[in-house]
Amino acid sequence: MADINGTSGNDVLYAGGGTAGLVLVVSGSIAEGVWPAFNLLVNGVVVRANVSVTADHLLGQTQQITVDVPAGTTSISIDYYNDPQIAYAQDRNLYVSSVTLNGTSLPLSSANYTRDGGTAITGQGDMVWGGELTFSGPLVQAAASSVRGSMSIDAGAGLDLLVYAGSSSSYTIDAVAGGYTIQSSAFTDSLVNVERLAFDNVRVALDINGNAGMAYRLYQAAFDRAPDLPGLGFQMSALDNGWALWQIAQNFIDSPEFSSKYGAVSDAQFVTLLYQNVLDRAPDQAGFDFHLNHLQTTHTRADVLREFSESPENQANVIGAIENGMQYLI
Ligand SMILES: [Ca+2]
Ligand SMILES: [Ca+2]
Repeated sequence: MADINGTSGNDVLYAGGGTAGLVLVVSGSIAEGVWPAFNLLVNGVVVRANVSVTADHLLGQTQQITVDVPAGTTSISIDYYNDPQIAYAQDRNLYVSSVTLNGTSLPLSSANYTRDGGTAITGQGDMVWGGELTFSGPLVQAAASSVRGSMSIDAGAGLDLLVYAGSSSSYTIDAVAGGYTIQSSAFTDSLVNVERLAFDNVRVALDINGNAGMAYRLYQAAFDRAPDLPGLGFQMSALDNGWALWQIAQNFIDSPEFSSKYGAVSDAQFVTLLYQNVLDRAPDQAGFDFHLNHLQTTHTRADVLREFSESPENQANVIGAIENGMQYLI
């Protein structure tokens, strides 16, 4: 048995967070040419000193600070120290928008903000005066000791989606014998029978021998380019919902992009262009005759485009680009 098992149907499975360590997302506002700065403390000890926050809050910018923390962590503090509160001309501010520990979000509503001078405010991440924002208690202790280990995940039959927390940039996907590995700073998961992955920013298709691979290869075959991410997601969805590949091929042939690439051509010219665009070579005589005969007897152009797209030669040409997954958007 795997650590997570899917059913024989189409499953949505949750793998959880994969980022080890403490992740702060902050921004600031400058005053008199000086950005806000803070010290980061874990269990009362400075672990990162004099962090200057130059991501401009007014422009919607953020910056991320990541540090490792020990399993025995009980408190985390952001000590904002360069807001002297002398005059409004010096109104620089430090904005804390999220604090995540080992993939667990520490809500700002649970933090204590103690301003210099003693005033305490609970649940405010906007540090508009110098002071200390502290997270502590059971939630911090639980999160600090909750880095999960590696798992094996078998989604079984069906078209299965595995959801990871965070951005795809926090993970490395590799094809291995019989499946894939998903590696983060915290773990390496082993996946079998998983067709699709979802991250916060993008999805990744692993079914290179299934609908995703067919859709990707058809883009490469028809347009001589990699698919755009929403386009790939759209065509994959059509195939998932029962469209045949030749129907997608026909839509591609009817598109302006195809017309501009192929123009109004004879059947013989069409076959020659397919060799050039799909296989990047001149036709061999036997192959040329084979496809031209098809076009003049039993096959539509969409049928022949589909055959080129799924030919072993095109599959071999494309595999390097897709073997570790194909990014797409829905
Ligand atoms: Ca399944
Ligand atoms: Ca599956």
